[in-house]
Amino acid sequence: MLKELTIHAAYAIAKERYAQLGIDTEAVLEQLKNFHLSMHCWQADDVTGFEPAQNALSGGIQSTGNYPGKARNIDELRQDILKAKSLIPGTHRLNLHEIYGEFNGKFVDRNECTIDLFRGWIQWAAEHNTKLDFNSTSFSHPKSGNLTLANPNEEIRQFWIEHTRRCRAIANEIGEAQQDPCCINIWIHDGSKDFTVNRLLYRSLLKDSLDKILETKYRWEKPSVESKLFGIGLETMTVGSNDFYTAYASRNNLMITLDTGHFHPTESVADKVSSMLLFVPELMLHVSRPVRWDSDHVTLMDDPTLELFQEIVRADALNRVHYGLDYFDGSINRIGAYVIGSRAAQRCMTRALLEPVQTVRDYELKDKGFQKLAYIEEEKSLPWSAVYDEFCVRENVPVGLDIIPEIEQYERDVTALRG
Ligand code: RNT
Ligand code: ZN
Repeated sequence: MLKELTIHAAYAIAKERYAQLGIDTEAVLEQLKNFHLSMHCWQADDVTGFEPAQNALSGGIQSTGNYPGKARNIDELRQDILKAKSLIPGTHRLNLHEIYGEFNGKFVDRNECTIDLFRGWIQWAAEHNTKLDFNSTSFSHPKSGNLTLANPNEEIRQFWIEHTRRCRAIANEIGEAQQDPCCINIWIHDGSKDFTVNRLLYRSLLKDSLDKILETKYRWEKPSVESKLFGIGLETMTVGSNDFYTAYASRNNLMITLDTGHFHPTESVADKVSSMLLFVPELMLHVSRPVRWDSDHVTLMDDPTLELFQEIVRADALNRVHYGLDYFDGSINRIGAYVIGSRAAQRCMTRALLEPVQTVRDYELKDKGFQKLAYIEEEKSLPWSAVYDEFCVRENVPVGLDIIPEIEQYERDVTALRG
């Protein structure tokens, strides 16, 4: 266990190093306190949710692995989330899917959902100083099939329109109760496994469905739309592609969700930030880690994630972005997955905030390429981790590897005892 004194001493040196570059580490520590992740509730139970029917996960997504101890009910899930939150510095939001309502064994179909399913969540969130975000759920349902909001079958399409409209109303009530807008993400899996000659039909149907869903204007909810490249079993065409939603969101002044697993492997998601922010009001992130495909591995501090956060800071857009996480790994300790991924996102943000961007910008504008590269290279080995460790100490959470014994203890006492 690192002594607090050692951490403070390392921080003092880091503070001086950064001060020489014109960076105020105290100001960065303040910014980190105001950097709220929206933690996805679905890592705790492999995207199962609490509908009494417990349909198998569908919609082209998959959680693989069978690590023991997944949350089996709402109490276990809440307990796990609180444990994870206790190991992540700062205050963070929780992102719910509609299937995580309090069903209490009662069948409430997707087109019948109301705020009643979420009153308990609102109360729980208030008790734990947590703001909520929300998602409509089009997958894992007998009517999910390959097409929901883009389904030519009018009855099925209306069913999902009704579901999504209701989800917006629920989000609005959550937002009002917490006196802070609740983001609602609209992601549907609609697509085609094989060659299709009806792309225009499906996309016009989706456009029409969204127009209907978004007709109502609410004060306390913020809708966002999430594109995708492909799903499992839906490899050839995705109705809600990146082009579709970029155009739709920009025409309708709507928030857009960038899931880092939803693009071609060599495409830079970071590069999209500055373009999109010129045309849409806000962005929602689904920070994930694709391995060869949209595999939803646990977020790490890798180059694409770091570049994404750097681009947000460079665009001065910290307050125009919502920082959702989206991964579901069933092969490792799930609390550990939350903690690693959340802390990785924070570490990326720490580094992004500590970048001596003003100096580098000046060099670039004066065409001093070598000096620019010298700074960019130097940044990589500056003591940003001492600043993050200091943040952990000040926020009273374990530093570095000290998360391991804490999570192992919780596994012994709690998750390992689940049947
Ligand atoms: C799926 C999307 C979507 C889901 C969640 C569960 O590819 O990323 O965001 O992961 O809604
Ligand atoms: Zn996502």
